[in-house]
Amino acid sequence: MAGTFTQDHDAATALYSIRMRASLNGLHISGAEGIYNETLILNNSQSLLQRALNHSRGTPDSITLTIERIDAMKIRKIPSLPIYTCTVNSEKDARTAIHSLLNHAGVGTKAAFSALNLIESDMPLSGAALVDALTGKRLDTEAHGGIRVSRLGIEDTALENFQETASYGVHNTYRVIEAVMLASKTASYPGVIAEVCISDNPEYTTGYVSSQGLGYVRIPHIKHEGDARGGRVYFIDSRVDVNSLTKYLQHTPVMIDKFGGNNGIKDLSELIGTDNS
Ligand code: PML
Repeated sequence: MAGTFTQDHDAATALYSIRMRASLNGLHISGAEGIYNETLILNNSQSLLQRALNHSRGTPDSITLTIERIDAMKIRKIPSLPIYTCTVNSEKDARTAIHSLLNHAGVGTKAAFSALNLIESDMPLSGAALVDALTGKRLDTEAHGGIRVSRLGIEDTALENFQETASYGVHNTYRVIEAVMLASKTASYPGVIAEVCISDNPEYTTGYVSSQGLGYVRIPHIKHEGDARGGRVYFIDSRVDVNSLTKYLQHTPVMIDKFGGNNGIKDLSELIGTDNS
């Protein structure tokens, strides 16, 4: 989580992963997390609990807060993906953008359609589904809810650099950086070809497609307001060992140490480099 209470990390300070998951009637409502030094555990735990209790998807009947010491030597540092926003004026444009971007990243047409069917099915995806980037076959062996990327944080300077360029409104600033952090961790694993995400928040209609090559491309109008379906799909090269990837996504602690930049609004043709004008 890009928290209110952050810090720079040095080798001598004990670091903790703090994770919040909230649900109602067994259904996931919200989740957020971060990696913080021990002096900030109380403040950050409180702000995570406040988020759980004030979520637009409802008041949870169960909140789990996990605080776990992290071995600083095991933290992997990565830069965030650069952010772009694609010019999109309608849901139809958004579909075209999703398919063109995924195709450009190396995802087959069949796989792209399977992913959108998974996200838009009535079976909620609280985590991410792993899908073969060519065939569209689902590869994760978890229950239907998918894999939850965890144990990630952001250093102060990288967060400040993001905030200096962010113009997403008070409420959405955290949402965007948290999504960028998740997408950056996912894209950093060799053999992850791309990701597509549609928010499961009924009033949030911006999603994204991301990959190491494309960066993090925000797509407005990805769904209509009021639609509570959403989720993430990671497109995987068939040679990737799914167990190793799952272990990396869930358990390897990752810190974003550099912000990749905010590159404003771009036409689809600029993003996929096919502007022949
Ligand atoms: C979510 O947190 O609901 C997923 C949001 C993904 C898009 C965030 C953005 O870039 O606006």
